[in-house]
Amino acid sequence: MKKTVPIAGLAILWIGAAQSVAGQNVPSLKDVFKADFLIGGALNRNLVTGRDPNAADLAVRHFNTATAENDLKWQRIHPQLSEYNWEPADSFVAFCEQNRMFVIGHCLVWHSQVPRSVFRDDTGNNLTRDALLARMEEHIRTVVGRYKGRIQGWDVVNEALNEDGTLRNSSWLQIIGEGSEDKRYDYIECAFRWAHEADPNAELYYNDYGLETSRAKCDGAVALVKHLKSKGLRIDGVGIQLHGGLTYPSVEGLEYAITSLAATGVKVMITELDIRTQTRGYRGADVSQVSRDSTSDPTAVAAETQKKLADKYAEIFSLLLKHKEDITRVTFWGVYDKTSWIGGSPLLFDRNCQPKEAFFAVVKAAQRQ
Ligand code: 9MR
Repeated sequence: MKKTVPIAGLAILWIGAAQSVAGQNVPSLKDVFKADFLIGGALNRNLVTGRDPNAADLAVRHFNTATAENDLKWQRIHPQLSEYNWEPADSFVAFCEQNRMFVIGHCLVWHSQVPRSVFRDDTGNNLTRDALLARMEEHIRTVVGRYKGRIQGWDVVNEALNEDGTLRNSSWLQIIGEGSEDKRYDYIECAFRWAHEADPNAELYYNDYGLETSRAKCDGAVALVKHLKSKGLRIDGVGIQLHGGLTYPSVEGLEYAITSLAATGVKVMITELDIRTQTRGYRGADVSQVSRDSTSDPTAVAAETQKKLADKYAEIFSLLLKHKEDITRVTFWGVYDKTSWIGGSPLLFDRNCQPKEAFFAVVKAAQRQ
């Protein structure tokens, strides 16, 4: 039996929830950028299962698209050859649907967060090319197939490039590419082909970090898109992750990435936006080189840091708005600072879910256009 809740009661509940966080009368980001691009965030398991209601309130109020931060990664959803763990991803998709968000699946093929056993046979030896392709096909058809019509965009291949634009020497490349120049794109081609077959209506993306800081890497992504298109494969967009810092990326670097990717005819998306407040240490997006403890930053809340953070966000959003014809989505990698993978103060909402100076700077950038 369906329980009915009076509409007025719901409205009061909703306003109450919105007022418990988010600085109340502040504008909703998805409304502010309504005419420009979708606005979203990476959602973690606590948020989608009701264990972090404040984060959920923020997400519902500000986002019209969401990405699963971890629960669709191979290791989480397919931990053993014959075992799938659907529950957390189901919760993510249900949460997005309830809140009418454009749902992003992250990610199908990645060198990281994939069990080593995927690449080995029973005796511990590397699989053959055909055997690994068969495993990849089964994974993609099963995961994409389960959410057919419900996950609207997929990061099909994640982080396949080196800084110099060549292909990363991952187990995917080593085994399926067989060291042959002619076969180097094969695993990527197959991933896009099978994802499309499993859900012909889903958008398909290539996603990577550092495209805005390394022209060579960005050129590698452009070459990859052109190659897939030359094979007649569907690729809708490229995700510039944009894990930035207080002093990077430069406007020139980001603009080069946006314009050169858009010139290939794909949509450009900012898929994992955050601004690291730490000024020292590792800068990349490789999580194996980052620990939350070593990146916690005692000066993150200092007014000077927050001002720099606001300025960098304003600069980035002004540029994104300039290129809004090519940019379809901007997704933050987390919801508020406590949920960030990186420590410090990298997002628009602080550890108490309150909007920071950077939030208002982003809103102002939209009003200025
Ligand atoms: O934010 C994610 C963190 O919680 C995970 O431990 C980590 C490893 O799975 O991945 C983080 O997200 C990464 C994303 O999936 C791909 N680009 C880089 C992101 C930050 O490391």
